[in-house]
Amino acid sequence: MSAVPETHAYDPKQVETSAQQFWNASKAFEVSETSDKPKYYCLSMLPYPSGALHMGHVRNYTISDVIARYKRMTGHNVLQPMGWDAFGLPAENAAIKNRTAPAQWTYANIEHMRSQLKALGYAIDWTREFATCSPEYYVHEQRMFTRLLRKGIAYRKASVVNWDPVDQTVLANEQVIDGRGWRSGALVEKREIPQWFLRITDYAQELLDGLDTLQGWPESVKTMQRNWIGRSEGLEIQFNVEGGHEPLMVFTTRPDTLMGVTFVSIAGEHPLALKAAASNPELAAFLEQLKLGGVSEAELETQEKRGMDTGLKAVHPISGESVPVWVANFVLMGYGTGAVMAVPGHDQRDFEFATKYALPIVQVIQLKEPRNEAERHYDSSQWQDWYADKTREFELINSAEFDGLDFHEAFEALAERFERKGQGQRRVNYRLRDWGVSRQRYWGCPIPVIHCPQCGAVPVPDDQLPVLLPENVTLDGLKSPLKADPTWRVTPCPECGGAAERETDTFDTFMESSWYVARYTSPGAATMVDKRANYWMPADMYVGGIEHAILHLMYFRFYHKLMRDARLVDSDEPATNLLTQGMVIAETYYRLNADGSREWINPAQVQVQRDERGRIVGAVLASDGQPVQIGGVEKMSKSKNNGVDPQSMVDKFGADTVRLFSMFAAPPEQSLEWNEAGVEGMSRFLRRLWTQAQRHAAGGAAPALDVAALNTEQKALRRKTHETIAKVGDDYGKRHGFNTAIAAVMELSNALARFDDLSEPGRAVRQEALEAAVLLLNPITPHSSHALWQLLGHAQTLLEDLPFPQADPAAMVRDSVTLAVQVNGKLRGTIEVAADAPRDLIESLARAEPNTARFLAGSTIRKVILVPGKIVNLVAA
Ligand code: ANZ
Ligand code: ZN
Repeated sequence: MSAVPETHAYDPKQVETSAQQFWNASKAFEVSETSDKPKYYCLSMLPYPSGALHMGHVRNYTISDVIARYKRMTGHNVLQPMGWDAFGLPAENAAIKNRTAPAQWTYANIEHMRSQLKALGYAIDWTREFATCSPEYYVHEQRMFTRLLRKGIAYRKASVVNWDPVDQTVLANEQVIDGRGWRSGALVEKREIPQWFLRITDYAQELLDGLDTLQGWPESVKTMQRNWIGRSEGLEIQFNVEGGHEPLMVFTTRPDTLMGVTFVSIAGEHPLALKAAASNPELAAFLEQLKLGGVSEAELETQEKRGMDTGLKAVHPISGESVPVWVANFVLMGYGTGAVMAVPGHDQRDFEFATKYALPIVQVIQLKEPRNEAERHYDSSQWQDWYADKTREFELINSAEFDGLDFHEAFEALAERFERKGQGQRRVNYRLRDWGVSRQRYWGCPIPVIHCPQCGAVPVPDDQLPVLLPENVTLDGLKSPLKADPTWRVTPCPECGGAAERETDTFDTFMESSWYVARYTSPGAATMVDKRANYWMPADMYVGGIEHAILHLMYFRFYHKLMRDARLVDSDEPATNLLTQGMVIAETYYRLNADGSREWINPAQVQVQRDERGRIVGAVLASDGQPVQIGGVEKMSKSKNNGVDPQSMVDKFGADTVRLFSMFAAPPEQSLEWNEAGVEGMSRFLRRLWTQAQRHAAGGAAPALDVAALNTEQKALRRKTHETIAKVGDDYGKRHGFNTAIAAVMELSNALARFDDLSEPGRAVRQEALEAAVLLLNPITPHSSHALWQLLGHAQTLLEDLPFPQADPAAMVRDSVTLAVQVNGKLRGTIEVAADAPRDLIESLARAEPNTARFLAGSTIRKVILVPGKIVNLVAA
């Protein structure tokens, strides 16, 4: 009698703890550079330690983890690190609210979130972890900054900020709500203060060209970056100003419209505007007004067009006519020259402006080949439509000697003429602005500069770095503790020894997230990075949110080039592949308050009724049984109260189920709708697989597989196994099609459920199928795979170090095929034939198929059409 092995049900908690203990004890995911395998650096955007993981984190890190584990199973030396983007405004707000120092709050959050990440079982090399708020991290950023300052890449200039006149403080853009300070409610003003910048514009062309080398980045991200860099080619043209003033330079991308200029617009901060305002109180008052309102670009774009005549006259450089100079609120001082040649006949903004202030509008461009009568005539209500059409050709009119030229001819003719006369030149402008890196906040990396009345801004010498941020502080919400604390601020000048003061601004937190990718490669290095960086860099995969497509990813690429130019890294780009995961969305529920506003109710408190297709048709609040309104599916957010706490899901179903659902419910780039019914389905699947393995294992060790001894059914299961292996390998490796990979393993499990062959060869093919399922799922559900592998009779081992299953082509050969039998194109039955069956045999089997035979009774077959491997169609009459 054989002993029946003790069976136990799938217990996620036990399985997960045991696998994690094994990984920790064996330091399974600690990696070094001494490997003969190719390296693979799998990077995720590092989390802000806000307090608890949200589903977006879980999805992000699960995607990276699946890729990392898969890469290791396919023979790579894989680095997957993790850290904390630990500086930032929320810590200051929390500190004011909870009366704790930002440092304390941040460190406590990191502790908690780290334990949450660990519970999810990510294959992270935790020895490389850091928080960007630690001096061991930011000292390198400070040292780098002093180098950049000496090289002239970092510089200081006055720049506009949002100023809250009541709180007497600078506000971040997100603290300005409808033009008012978030705390005081006061109308926000623009104010100029000295700030630090990095000359990213020096790298504009390289950042643009580099995009062409990033084949592994989504087109959409590259397009956003191209637009953000905003390269435009144009002319700078000189307009003299009557009355002995300095000439005005304008930047235009449309010199072909020069003869249509009827006025010149300048920015409110333009020197000529300030000069004119000195003797014009009305204009001075208008310039003051322009300073009101936020500084965000969105705000500037949507503002109503406003302006005022300066009274000055500019001289048209070709016609010599005099045109008025206006101040216009949509002209930016920071772009081009801060002055625009206004062509209201062909530019939308100039057109609106001229219409509002009754300035002349002149047509100087016409369609070369009008398609109808209407297009022959310039009509201020129509031209915008056809003018915007980039596929049409235009020619100059009302432009004296330039009449008849097209855009390129006019551009060249004018460029040549102005360059010859010294009245202008070709110019390339970028929309990209230098990166303002200073913030007037406390919880950030101190900017390592000392202001000396004698020596100016002096970089802090290396031997005085890091400039430590005091962590034991109280915040009143108004003044940064750095600005408030004279003992921190006052310090001797490193150059002359005289009394001086530290810079009290701190860095933009995008600084820390611009180089963390490199620091992970060189833990403990005394410099920013050491030569290990060139082993790991560039990252082979970078996974994160699309919301970082522009700023973070631009700074990240820029900073890498700064490190390259400082000879810290060899590569030009920090990451060769980018995967931007979609949002996590969920159903929303609410009740109407008496005032008509909505009270959002968390899905965890709601019980839903579904129709037979699984759609939600009704919902009640669990606590009172009364109905709640269904608000539709939205991005998980605090404001809609539809977040699902990953921790509660892990507690309830286990990490593997949460991981499996995150990967199954949608491909990584698409939005993922969280729904608990789906999560339950995943849990059932894992349980079933467990039971299948257990029943199989209960029969004792499976015999060795003897391929030659298999019957048709056994061969069919084996074929299914290898087809699954081939599909999953392809899905993981080429497409990031994790959802379809999971579906394929589910199908294999279904095939196993139908396969009840307990013979020796039957048990051998079942063993092979179960082992394949376990290994194929391992990147996604590593804990249960770890346990199942042992259940299938193996010693405890690190599955990542086993080779990923390889499909055996011989097992996939079908020796029989199923053909559809049609009569006159209609399906009447199927036949099973040998893959190499001759045509006449197929034909006679088809005729003999019982149902087909019934339809053929009494008719003659005129023709047989055979689609090999698929269809045999009998054409009968
Ligand atoms: C005349 C003109 C005629 C223009 C026309 C456009 C269309 P991009 O492509 O973004 O470089 N411009 C120049 N400097 C500006 C500033 N500081 N603030 C606001 N607008 C400014 O745009 C270049 C065009 O934007 C320039 O070409 C200029 O208007 C305007 F039918 O000159 B154009
Ligand atoms: Zn000095």
